[in-house]
Amino acid sequence: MKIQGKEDTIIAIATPPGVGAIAVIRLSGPQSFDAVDTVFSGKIKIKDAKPHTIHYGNIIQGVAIVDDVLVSVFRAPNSYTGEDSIEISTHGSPLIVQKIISLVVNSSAVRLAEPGEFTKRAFLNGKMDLTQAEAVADLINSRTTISLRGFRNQLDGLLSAKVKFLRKKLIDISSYIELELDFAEEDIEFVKRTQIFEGIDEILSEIEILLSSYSFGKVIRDGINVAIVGEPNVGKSSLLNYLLKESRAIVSDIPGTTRDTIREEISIDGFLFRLYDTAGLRISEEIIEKEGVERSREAVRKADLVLFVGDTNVGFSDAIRKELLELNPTVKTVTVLNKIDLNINIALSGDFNISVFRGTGINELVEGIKKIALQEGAYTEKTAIVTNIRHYGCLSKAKENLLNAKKTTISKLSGEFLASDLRLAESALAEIIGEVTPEEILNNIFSKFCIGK
Ligand SMILES: Nc1nc2c(ncn2[C@@H]2O[C@H](COP(=O)(O)OP(=O)(O)OP(=O)(O)O)[C@@H](O)[C@H]2O)c(=O)[nH]1
Ligand SMILES: [Mg+2]
Repeated sequence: MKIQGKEDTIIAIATPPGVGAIAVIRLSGPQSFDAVDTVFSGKIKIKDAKPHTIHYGNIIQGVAIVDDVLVSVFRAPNSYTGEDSIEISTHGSPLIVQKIISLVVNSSAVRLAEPGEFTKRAFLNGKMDLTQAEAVADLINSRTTISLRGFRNQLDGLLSAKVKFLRKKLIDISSYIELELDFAEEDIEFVKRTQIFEGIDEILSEIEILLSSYSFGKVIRDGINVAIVGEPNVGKSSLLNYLLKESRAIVSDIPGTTRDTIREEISIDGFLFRLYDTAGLRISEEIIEKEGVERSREAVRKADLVLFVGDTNVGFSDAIRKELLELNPTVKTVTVLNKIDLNINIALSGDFNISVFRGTGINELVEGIKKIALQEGAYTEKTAIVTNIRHYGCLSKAKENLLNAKKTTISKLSGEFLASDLRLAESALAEIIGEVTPEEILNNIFSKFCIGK
């Protein structure tokens, strides 16, 4: 943890670049107040201002007024970064903002902030842990209400709390082992190995739950990839158009109309669905069709959900079923029987029976897709959800080390090995919340933020 007062003072625009009603310039660091005083003329000096007050005045260059502004004052440690901070609200002109920033930089020891540097300072000053800092960036970039909720959940510390709890449990177990090691000659067993085992198993099962939440976490972060596949002419593109409520893909009664993969996004109840209309899976020798089929396969490989569309003429071929299984063995697949308006082959049935022409059965289909996306409500707003691949990686590492710890115990290796496995598991958990996270990883995380955050 860095000591307050040793940091540079930084400045950046906090609002989006471009024209707006208001723009906000942010400063943080020990020189913030003095720096603003060099360019600000108001009733009082900013350095004499009480914390959490707002001051009206002018930013001046010599005798010229650059803009009239509001200056908000935050004193350490009660600010976003934990340092002395200032927010200057100006008229929303990029020219004014540029002018003020360069005036401050030129007249004081303030420098331009790097991407994510404000949040990095908040993290380093203990205002938030690493999962929360990461949630800030994700929250800002959220595009659906579900992801907003998911990252809010992370920012509120649900994941951190869970990880801290597991880490504490682990430390408790480790401390018994370490104690035993201190009394090694006396061959004392402070706790029974079965008890240690139970403790490890409890932690393991909680880690398992967190790991399995990642499939939903991915939905929160990236949305759901839905591949629409099936034989030619069954109405795949018609279904896409219907869901999009626009005539996006060409529809015709000529088999093989769609040759390329068409990707479009829709939001259903706050969930982001990325729909891929495909050329259909079939064997072809024609060069463009072949490429089209290859792209369809690719769509299936990365799909979270496959809508296997058939119609009342062709049904659902075993060849395609088999191919889907080969391409993506774990993907959820639902069969959608289209053209039920034709009333032929009424013995045929899919998981959903629809007619794009008449709009029948589509609501049920959409509800069904939504249910699959929600994973039957397995996660609530109060559940810690892993949304981040880095967290997933650390949890996997912790799991692996705990499994090793169990093996070590079974094979009756010395307590030192067990202690070392437990320590590794513990530091993997600590890495999630940023307690032992290498500088390199931190830099990587914060470099993905925008400037001014
Ligand atoms: N009767 C009936 N015809 C439909 C329905 N949905 C689509 N069609 C017709 O089926 C034909 C094929 O529709 P498309 O949407 O192009 O089918 P596709 O699966 O995308 O076909 P390809 O791109 O060639 O693989 C068109 O003539 C559509 O008008 C339906 O619900 N009922
Ligand atoms: Mg098509």
